[in-house]
Amino acid sequence: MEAGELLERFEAFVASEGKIESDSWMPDAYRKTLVRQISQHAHSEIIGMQPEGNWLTRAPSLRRKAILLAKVQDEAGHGLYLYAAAETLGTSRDEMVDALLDGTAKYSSIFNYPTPTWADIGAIGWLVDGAAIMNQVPLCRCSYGPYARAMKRVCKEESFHQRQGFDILVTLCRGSDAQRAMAQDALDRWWWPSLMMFGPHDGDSPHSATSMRWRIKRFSNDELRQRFVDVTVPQAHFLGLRIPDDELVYDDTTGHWKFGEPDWDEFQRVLAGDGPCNAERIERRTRAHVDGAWVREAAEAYAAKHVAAPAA
Ligand code: BYC
Repeated sequence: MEAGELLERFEAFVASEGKIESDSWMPDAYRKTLVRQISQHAHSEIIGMQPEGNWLTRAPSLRRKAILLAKVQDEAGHGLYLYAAAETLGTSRDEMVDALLDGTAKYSSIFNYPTPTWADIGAIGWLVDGAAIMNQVPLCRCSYGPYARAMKRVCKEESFHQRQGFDILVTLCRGSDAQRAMAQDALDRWWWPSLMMFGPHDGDSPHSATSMRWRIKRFSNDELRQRFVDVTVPQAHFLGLRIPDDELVYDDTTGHWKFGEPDWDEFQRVLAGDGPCNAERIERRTRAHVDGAWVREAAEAYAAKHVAAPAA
């Protein structure tokens, strides 16, 4: 079959909600986009363990510590499902990890911000996992089967994470003046970076149009950002916190909250590696990778001895 005809059939198939599997024919650009997005997503989960891991030894109670430990372990699991989904496209785990460590692959900008207080753990769960759910629930219907299936479990776990974050903030906001101030300070620092998680405006997003046509993305970056604001503002009001945006106003005619502009220069700086914690995150990840070499070597030695090679 001619390449043009294959592409036409592929486009019609995804447009009719067909699922592409690893052995299906797909255009090179579709494969490339998926490897890029899924591996970046996996890296975000793995790097995302660091800001929260920072509080594992200092959680305010045994119960909070057990919950946080479970959440951080969940993020590691998400990274593994996602690396496995990307591997079905013919890329290797080593290639993906190398790209993360040498700075050629991106991970979510949000994980380059510090977590100086316990309220930051609440804010990450509430806002960062909240934004992640908004972005990732539609990915459960992604046209690439292995990614869509991985996302179903990820999203169930993210909902639990969002609730545990909100619960931390409910407790702080019902506490002392100092605790409420700590919660407000965390919201002030995490609000704008959370809005940046959805990516650039639609007009500045080079990948969106094709990814939407191929049913990888279902909604544009701006559509998802608006949904997130609409859902989150009433939650902030419930907590008695103020969203740090003087332009935030409810628009009766559209039923949506209008909001101000994130600092896109800051977003570009963080993407370019110059955020508050970029260097620290990669340095720590590199150290963990080097320190873990013996585990990979032991697993390979075990597999060589005990796991039968597939029949030729
Ligand atoms: N940060 O054309 P665009 C989590 C990049 S993990 C960094 O709109 P696309 C969690 C983009 O990659 C959260 N880079 O791209 C974990 C592209 O760069 P390249 C992560 C960003 O792909 C632990 C360029 O900008 N979630 O939830 O159509 C604890 C142009 O953008 C960002 C995912 O990865 C950003 N914020 O749309 C708690 C979800 N935004 O590759 C929680 C899956 C944009 O051309 N990913 N860029 O160099 C997606 O849905 C999409 O990839 C994005 C971007 C919406 C992020």
